[in-house]
Amino acid sequence: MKKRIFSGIQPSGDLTLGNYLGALRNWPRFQEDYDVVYSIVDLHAITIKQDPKLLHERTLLNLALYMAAGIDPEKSILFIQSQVAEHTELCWILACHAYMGELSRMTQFKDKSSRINQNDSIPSGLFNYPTLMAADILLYQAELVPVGEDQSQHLELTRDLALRFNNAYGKTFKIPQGHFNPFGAKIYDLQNPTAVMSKSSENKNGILFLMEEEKSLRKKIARSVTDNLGKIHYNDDQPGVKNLLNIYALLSNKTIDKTLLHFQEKGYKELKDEVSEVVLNELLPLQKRTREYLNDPTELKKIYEKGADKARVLAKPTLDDVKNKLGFVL
Ligand code: AQP
Repeated sequence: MKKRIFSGIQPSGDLTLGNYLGALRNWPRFQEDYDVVYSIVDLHAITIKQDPKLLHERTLLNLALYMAAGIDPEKSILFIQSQVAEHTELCWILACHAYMGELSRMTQFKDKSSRINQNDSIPSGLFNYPTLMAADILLYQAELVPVGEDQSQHLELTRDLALRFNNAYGKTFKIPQGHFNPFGAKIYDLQNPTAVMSKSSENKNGILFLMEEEKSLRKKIARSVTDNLGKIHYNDDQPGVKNLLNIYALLSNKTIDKTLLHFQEKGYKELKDEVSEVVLNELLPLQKRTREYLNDPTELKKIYEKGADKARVLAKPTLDDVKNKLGFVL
């Protein structure tokens, strides 16, 4: 039996090079050795206010991007989260077992709620986000979850909830583990290289979007913030340079040592020019493949409908087991 993996990205904004290098690009690798379940987690996206038209478009765009990145709907279960009602049902049940104290300690909640305008209220969905993430993972009895460091606290909570439920009602859930990707790296904002490149950041000048035009990508990389040391080193005193080196290394499949050797005699202008080249070499073909998938909406619909059907087949037995253990009449 292959181990099962679950992961997802929220369509809360246009996907960035950070989402790609930290997650999406690595996902196809798992298809051969694992039983993989990948979702466009639109229920998570509405924890922050969304424009319905944009959310709809982005959900389909992301589906096309997942496939363009190499996720094969025949080898993986690829689906849209809101089409599988079991996620919200299990989320409620887990929310009844999660404690206010542990949820309020989540750093992502603190961070995202602090970004909400002071005159606006904080939606309780933002607070409950980790219980939905726990439901996503536990429904499929996933054993591995590829996550960035930023999500490890949520994964820990998922494990706690699974254990708490198992202890109270008998073994129900597998306890998932994080899969911290050795090929990934945290990608930082090009204008503010100590802040993570995030799709919902206000200032778009430091963010490279996967579907962005060539000219605009080149301009953003050329204007990325470096420093006045003028030397290419890989250290935390030069976060802008370090970030560019990481991007270059990942996209050219070189180690950091080899990358440093490559730029030994070169300056920041050459570094930026070469980063532009590797970014465009990767993104332009990805964009082309994505457009091809988007140009066939009938096929796209067949893919997500079939994906949701396959996801339900796995999710329903877990949810039924949970309901049965809780005493619900089935
Ligand atoms: N800058 C990044 N570098 C590396 N990995 C990243 N990820 C996100 N940004 C970077 C990884 O992408 C996956 C999906 O993330 P998500 O959409 O579920 O939410 P997120 O982590 O909160 O990503 P964003 O882009 O910052 O979204 P918003 O702005 O909506 O909050 C995860 O595996 C994450 O590690």
